[in-house]
Amino acid sequence: MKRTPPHILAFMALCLFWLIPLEAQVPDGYDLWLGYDKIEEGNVLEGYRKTVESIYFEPRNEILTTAFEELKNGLTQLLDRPPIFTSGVNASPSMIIGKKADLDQKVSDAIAEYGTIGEEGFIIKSIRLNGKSVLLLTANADIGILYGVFRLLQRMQGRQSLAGLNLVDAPKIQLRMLNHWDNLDRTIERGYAGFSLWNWQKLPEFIDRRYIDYARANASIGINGTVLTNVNANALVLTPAYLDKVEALANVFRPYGIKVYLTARFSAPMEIGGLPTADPLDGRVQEWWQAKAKEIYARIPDFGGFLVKANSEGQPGPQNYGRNHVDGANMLAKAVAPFRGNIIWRAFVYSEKDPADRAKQAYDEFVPYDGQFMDNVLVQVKNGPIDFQPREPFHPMFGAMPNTPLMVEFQITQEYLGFSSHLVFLPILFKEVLDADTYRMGKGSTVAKVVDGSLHGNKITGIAGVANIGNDLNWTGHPFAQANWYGFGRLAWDPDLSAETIADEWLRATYSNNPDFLKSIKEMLVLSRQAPVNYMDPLGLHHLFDTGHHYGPGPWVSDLSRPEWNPTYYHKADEKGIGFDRTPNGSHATAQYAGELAAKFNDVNTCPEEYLLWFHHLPWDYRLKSGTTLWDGLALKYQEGVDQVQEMISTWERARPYVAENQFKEVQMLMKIQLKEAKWWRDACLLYFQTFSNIELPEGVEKPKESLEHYRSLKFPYAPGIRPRWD
Ligand code: GCW
Repeated sequence: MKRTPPHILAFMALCLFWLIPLEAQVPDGYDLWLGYDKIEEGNVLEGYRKTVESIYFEPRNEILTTAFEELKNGLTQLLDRPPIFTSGVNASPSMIIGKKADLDQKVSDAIAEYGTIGEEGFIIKSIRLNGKSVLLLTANADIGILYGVFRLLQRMQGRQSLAGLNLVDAPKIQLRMLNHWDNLDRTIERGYAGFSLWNWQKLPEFIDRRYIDYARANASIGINGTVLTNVNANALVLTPAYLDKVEALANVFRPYGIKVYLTARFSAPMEIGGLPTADPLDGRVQEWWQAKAKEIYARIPDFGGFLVKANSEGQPGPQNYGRNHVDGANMLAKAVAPFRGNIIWRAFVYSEKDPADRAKQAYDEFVPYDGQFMDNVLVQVKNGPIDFQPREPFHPMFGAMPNTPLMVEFQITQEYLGFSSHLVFLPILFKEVLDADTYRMGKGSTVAKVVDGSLHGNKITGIAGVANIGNDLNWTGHPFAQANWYGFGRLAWDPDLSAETIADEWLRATYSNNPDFLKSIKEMLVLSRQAPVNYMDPLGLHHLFDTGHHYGPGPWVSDLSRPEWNPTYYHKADEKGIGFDRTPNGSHATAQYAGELAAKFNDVNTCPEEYLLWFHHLPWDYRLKSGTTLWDGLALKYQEGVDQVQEMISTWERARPYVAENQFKEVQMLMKIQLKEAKWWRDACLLYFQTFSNIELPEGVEKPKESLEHYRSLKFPYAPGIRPRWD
């Protein structure tokens, strides 16, 4: 028999190879929450097909074209056939899409709510037209249409009915921003999902597909601003060579309604401008920034403005010249004001020269300046007074500066929450903060109301999240960390949404609509917020992290040059007890809160136990509400955290039938790391604190496998996300 020649065999093998990938394609997470899986045959599919059978939608410009393409692609995938677009309203479409100004008056007259949705909101509503029911998606401006299209698709992904729909929605906060701590060499400070998306070397010519998909993802959740560069800023990004690249990115993001911002290094006039000073009151410096702003706006007419970290952790700022935050911020604000740009000035400050409790310093430094910033300045405040700890009380600046727009800054990247190995559903943390009552204008003066401007009637409002995005295939390293990006965007749009709603939306869009899956995994997400608090920093403890990398425990660290960089500064454990006394007997940081709250925090009996050791230094035999001693209670909390991770692992088992095998395994492997590290936290912290309490571990707490010396000897010089200048 004649043998098949080798080149034919090779060709056949190649053909097979081409065919197989289609069959074996596995979800890799790249689609994020925008994977529009085909809807199963049945009533739901039929209903949707009928509602959007024929669509009238004329994409007259860039943003509308984006919306048109999204709609076409989304519907084609969901309904397994392309939609039919009609040429006019007279063709009797089943759906009409268009902003008010583009619609036939007969159609727009059917809508009473245009006045309530502003520039970015949208309306999706069933109306009667010529005796027929029609679904209308309308808005005042193009961007509202894009947001409406994404919402429509999301509802279909979640299998929600479109019948009789009347959805009127608009964002409650104006600037909804991601802050990238991305360096020009593509490393990311506190980044755990690979390197920066921005390929500066190949820009401006090469437009990575990722830039477009990044913009899509953000637009789908309403994010409308991105700060491309690290707050520990490099002045080079303001030079023409880099501005060319920034301009290219701005051009990609514009059709998605996303504005670009940059971080401004305060000393840039010296570093790239050749001036002998960066003093904000020096005329040459002012002119330099004004010219720089003009140069940027000539390239990027809708440039958002600058984000500035000044006089914080070694960054230059106005204080280097004996000036203050107002001088610095207003000087920059004046430069961007003619172009309607904004300055976002960070309040994350604490000084090595100030012996005051670090938790008090930002408030002390900023509150006296209330009302002195120009109208286009926003002050950006971290959610808590220390630094993105697993749990902090809300920052006392919220509500305390009625005449200054305050943005809240959340950290989506998990610097202090297990990097991208631990599953932590952050919308619950974000909600705790947003829902916290400042009592500044009486009961109900929540942080959300400060941030959305409703408490003090601010004209400009904003919210920022430090991005957890990198060039990992699935963008965020941990597949569930995508939920934190998603959740941040949804809360930026509407801080009143519940974490449960967000979990439900995200799980449906990302994994499955199966009710059993949704029920168990939602429970798991709730647990996932409390678990790391328990196994890292229970009962109000904070900043027990090892130096520099913040990966793993280092409660023993006490030799760093600045006192407040040492974990021992925060827990103050000794033979008698543990905790930071912030009552009038201690640092009196409680005085920065409204009277009702200060009183509650000061009294050990009314202070919520989750903040107990944040506000009080207590003896080891102090009795907790449960009746156990502080030592036993602390140890049991650490154990509870470990047990909760164990429970999450069992719950994830139940997800197996509903997700692809690779998706299942990916999360399972990561959870094993999380469990190992939860035990490490428990054992290292308890062994260390035991050297002070000198008490045995209570029953129910597992005995550590290693010695304290072992845990103290662990070093991680190559942990990701470290700031190069730190040890
Ligand atoms: O959380 C700390 C981080 C620093 C960061 C700083 C800040 C960008 O450890 O890496 O610097 O906060 O927010 O400025």
